[in-house]
Parts: sequence; structure tokens; C-alpha cells
Amino acid sequence: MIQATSTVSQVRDSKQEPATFHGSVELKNNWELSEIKAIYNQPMNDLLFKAQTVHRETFEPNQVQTSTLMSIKTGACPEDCAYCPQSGHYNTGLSKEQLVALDKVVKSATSAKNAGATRFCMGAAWRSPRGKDFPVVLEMVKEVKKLGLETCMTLGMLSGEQAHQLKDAGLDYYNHNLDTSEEYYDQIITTRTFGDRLKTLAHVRDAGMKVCAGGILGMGETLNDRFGLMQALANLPEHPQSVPINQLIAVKGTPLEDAAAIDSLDFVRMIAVARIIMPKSYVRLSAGRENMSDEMQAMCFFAGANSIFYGDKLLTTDNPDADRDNKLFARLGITAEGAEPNQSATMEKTAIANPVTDDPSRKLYYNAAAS
Ligand code: SAM
Ligand code: DTB
Ligand code: SF4
Repeated sequence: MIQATSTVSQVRDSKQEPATFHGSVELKNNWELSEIKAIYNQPMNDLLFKAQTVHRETFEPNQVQTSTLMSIKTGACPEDCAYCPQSGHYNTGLSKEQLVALDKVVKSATSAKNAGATRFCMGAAWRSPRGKDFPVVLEMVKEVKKLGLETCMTLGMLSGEQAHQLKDAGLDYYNHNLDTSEEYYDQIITTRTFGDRLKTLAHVRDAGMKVCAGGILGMGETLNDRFGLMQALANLPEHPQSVPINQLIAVKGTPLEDAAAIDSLDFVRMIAVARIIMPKSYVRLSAGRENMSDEMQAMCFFAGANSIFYGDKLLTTDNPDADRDNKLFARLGITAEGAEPNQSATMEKTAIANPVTDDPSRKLYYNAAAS
């Protein structure tokens, strides 16, 4: 068994609450690696049953939250994250852009809202926000908030002061991923430490914002690294309110361009683990859905994923377009959480107008309406 490392155990020891149980739900932040491993290694049916049972006790089982992403500053990032197409250390053919203008952000947020998203996430390829950019970013938060959307940003490392300013501007969530285990971290990023990430998460929590923190699977990490990532997330002083689980998008030009794809059932198992050990957190099926079948995504939802990025772009890479997701939701009887009735109706109408039977790859679909 890998021992919890100093940084993780410090975080854990700083707020060791006793576990609380409500039915199948066990809420605690002192998970041992051996417990996480045992959950993961159950027979698949037992694991999925447990995850779905927990999910039904804490969430509406057929609702999925939808967030739309926008890159507000693209490329030329000084950090060397081995997975990232936006790092200035690698040549991925991406054209760099300055911070986008406020009106462009408002326009995109308005379209996202009209398409049915309830949260708008703005991402910048920065190590940390600096100088004249920061006041503009605060304006973006205020304007997006005015549209009635939840706001989320991911801008790199924050000072305590910056976190408070974002909170005062109306920012609901801050995304800052741990990405992998503390042990594997320096194989993926050398320009900052795992401890730096924990510090920013503490600033975000202390400022009273909701934490969105997760990681990436499929970067050549071992199973123990995946358990270590899950342990680090679940043993934060509070579980992150949102936990994005990304499947690596292997981008040409990055050091991970040839990384072997993660086995899809291993990925589903890890979603189930996240659901069980962080029972009240939204678990987001994040990057990588473009390469996932509908069936795999359905299994992830069954395993407890209840949030997605919605819209045809992530930051710089492709995501399934809204039409494909609307059809998938209709096919699974899933509704978008918090969408206004007219938006749900539009999403449903799009799905009905483009029945899945039109898609030749869906031969197994039984069209009950036609019989
Ligand atoms: N620069 C900020 C930071 O690193 O926190 C914000 C943007 S960064 C692109 C946000 C997250 O996107 C990363 O932490 C990583 O988890 C995810 N990400 C980036 N490239 C990815 C890829 N190729 N595949 C999967 N996830 C990726
Ligand atoms: C997260 O965990 N995944 C999103 C969001 N948080 C910011 C980003 C995924 C980026 C995938 C690569 C790209 O599009 O550049
Ligand atoms: Fe920069 Fe964030 Fe990409 Fe790392 S993940 S290179 S910090 S944009």
C-alpha cells in the first residue's frame, strides 16, 4: 500500500471529521488508499450497484448538469503540463490569442444559455492571472452573472486576495485540477508543484467559492496513481462541489501524444469510485467524450456522473455538439438540470426532429414510436 504523502495527509489531518452515514452514503475525508482500492476492485455489477444506490440517495438520478466552456485566453502558456495543447513549451499548431473582449464573452454566454447550459466556464492559459487582465476578468464574471448563469473560471494559481476579488465579483465556482497523484505529478508538470495546487484550492475555499477540482485519466499513470488522485480529492478539508474527470485527449505535439488510451471499463470504474467516496459532489464526465461511445457515456451516468461540458468545443479541442448530446439525453431519458422549461423543450424537440434511427450506426435502436 502506498502511504499517504505528507502534503495529502497534512490536508487530511487539518480537518479530520468522523465519518457520517446516511443509508448507503458515507461522508468522510479520511479515506485510506486501501479502502479506495477495495471499492474499485469489487465485481463490476457490485460496484455499479453501490454507486447508483449512493447516487439515488444524494441526487436526482435522471438529471445531468450542463456547463459550457469558453477559452478567454488561448495558448502560449508558460507552464509545461504534458497533456496540454496550450502549453508554450510544445508545438501543437495552436494559434495564440490575447484575452478576448468582454462583448465576445457576453455573446458566447448568451448563446450557451439559449442552448440550455446553466453554467458558463471561462478558461485562460495562464500560470496565474496578472496585471491589467485581472480587472477585465472581474468584469466578465459580473456580466455573465447578470445573464442569470452560474459562473466558473479557471485561470491558474490564485492569491488569497485574487480569490476574494473573484468571489466579490460574483464567481460561483473556481476550477483548479489536481490532475494526478502527488507521486506522479512531477512526471506531468515540472513548472509547479502539487502543493501549489492545494494552496490555490485553499484560497478558493477560504474566499467562500465552490471548488471544482478533478483530474485526468490516461496519462500513463498507474492504478495506484489514480487511487492517489481520488484520495487527494476526497480528503480535502471539504469535498470539491464539482469533480471533473477528464479522459486524456492525446494532442499531437504534446509529450503525451502517444499515450495509450485508458480502458473504458477502468474509466467507468473510476467514475463509480468518485461517486461513492464523494457522494454529494457533482461528478463531471469531462474532456474525452468525443471519443466515447453513447454506451460508455450511459455507463458513466449510471456509475454516478451527473455533469457534462455541453457545446461543440472544450477550450481548444472538440466536444460532442449539442445536437448529439440532446439526442443522447432523449435516448436515456435524462433531462438537463435547471434548464428552463422552454430550453428543455427546445433540447427535446431537437432530439425528436433528428431521431436516432436516422443514424446508421444506431441499428440496434428500437423505434417504439413507429410500431
Ligand atoms: N491554466 C489553467 C490551469 O491549468 O488550471 C486553466 C486551464 S487548464 C486547460 C484546465 C484543465 O484542463 C487542466 O487542469 C486539465 O485537467 C484539463 N486538460 C487540459 N488539456 C487536456 C487534455 N489534453 N485532455 C484532458 N484534459 C485536459
Ligand atoms: C476540466 O477539468 N476540463 C476542462 C475544464 N476543466 C477547464 C478543460 C478540458 C480541456 C481539454 C483540452 C482543450 O480543449 O484544450
Ligand atoms: Fe497552462 Fe493550464 Fe494548459 Fe497547464 S493546463 S499548460 S497551466 S493552460
